[in-house]
Amino acid sequence: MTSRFSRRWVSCTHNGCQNSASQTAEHGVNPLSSTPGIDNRPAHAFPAALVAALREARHVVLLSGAGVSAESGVPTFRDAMTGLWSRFDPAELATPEAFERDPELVWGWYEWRRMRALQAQPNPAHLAIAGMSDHLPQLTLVTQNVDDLHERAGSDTVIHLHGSLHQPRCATCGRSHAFPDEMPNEPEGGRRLPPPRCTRCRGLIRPGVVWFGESLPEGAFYQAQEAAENCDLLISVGTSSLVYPAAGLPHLAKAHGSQLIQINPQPTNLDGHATWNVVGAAGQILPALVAAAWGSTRAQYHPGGLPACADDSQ
Ligand code: BJW
Ligand code: ZN
Repeated sequence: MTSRFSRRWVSCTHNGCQNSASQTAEHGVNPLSSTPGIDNRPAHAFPAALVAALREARHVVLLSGAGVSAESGVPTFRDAMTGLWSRFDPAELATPEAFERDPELVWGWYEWRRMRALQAQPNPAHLAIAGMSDHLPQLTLVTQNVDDLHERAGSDTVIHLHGSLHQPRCATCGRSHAFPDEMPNEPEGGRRLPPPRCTRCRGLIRPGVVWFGESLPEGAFYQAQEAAENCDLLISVGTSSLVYPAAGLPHLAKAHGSQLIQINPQPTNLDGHATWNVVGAAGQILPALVAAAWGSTRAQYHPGGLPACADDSQ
């Protein structure tokens, strides 16, 4: 069954309202938005089978990436104009070698990132994800994000594959370090800042994130793998699906019989493997998906109002 839908796009061009969910297309469009300049009515939305897959799922894995926090103002990594890697060199900032070479540069950059994350607020995507757990027998939330916006939206168990900006530790002995309560006040892009010293061994404190070439936290990755192997639906949201081993989780889930929903405004490597590709912003799509599956039980899921037609006749 899965392969029959493997190149299915959730796609709608409102003028004439051709729901092309059963067609193969180069790339789909946002099922909630109308054709720009032609019609402002919200277009109809998701294929019935997609909504049913969510409503009837026993165990959903939701894999989130930087795109989920983008609408909170936290920059992604690889978006062409706005992504961090369009302005900053990951080899100079996000590897253990970079920290060894220039700890002040790296620490200062991450203090700026931490400030941005602290200033941000959860958006409707984070809230909708937190709300999904009200309805599902089991939801495993796995994030590549290093902010705490899922937690602040009310998701109480979050598997962080790439660590956290808020949990620094000693680079020598691993002891955790507590930040002072005050909000950092850093200039755009950061500045050179000496990292604090470990109270136990005087080693340098490093950001608590996973850099390129480093292993993922073993327990976290093990739990994510186990969930992927045992879920019946995996929803991949706001990730370019480029960074491994996290990007392997949807493939693992599919190999174990799960269906895949991908939500992303841009094409990714996962497109050809997903059961459904929903093209659009997470903060629009996820609240509408929750509403389509269960009705909107929390006003904040979809502050802009519900789509006119949350289901179709398929
Ligand atoms: C929206 C949106 C909206 C925008 N709504 N969507 C196999 C093959 C090839 C390479 C490797 C491999 N296995 C391992 C590697 C090496 C490497 C890797 O994968 N490299 C690839 C880049 C090729 N992996 C590793 O090194 C990992 N470690 C490892 O494998 O250990 C074993 C090992 C040890 C020793 C030697 C060899 C192996 C560790 C990876 C750690 C990643 N770290 C980072 C930085 C974290 C710290 C920090 O924050 O600075 O994690 S990199 C960065 O990428 C960050 C992210 O979590 C990660 C994923 O990015 P994400 O979330 O997908 O963001 P983007 O920007 O890429 O995409 C955003 C998406 O959102 C886009 O698609 C937009 O369209 C979309 N979007 N607005 C919805 N409103
Ligand atoms: Zn130490």
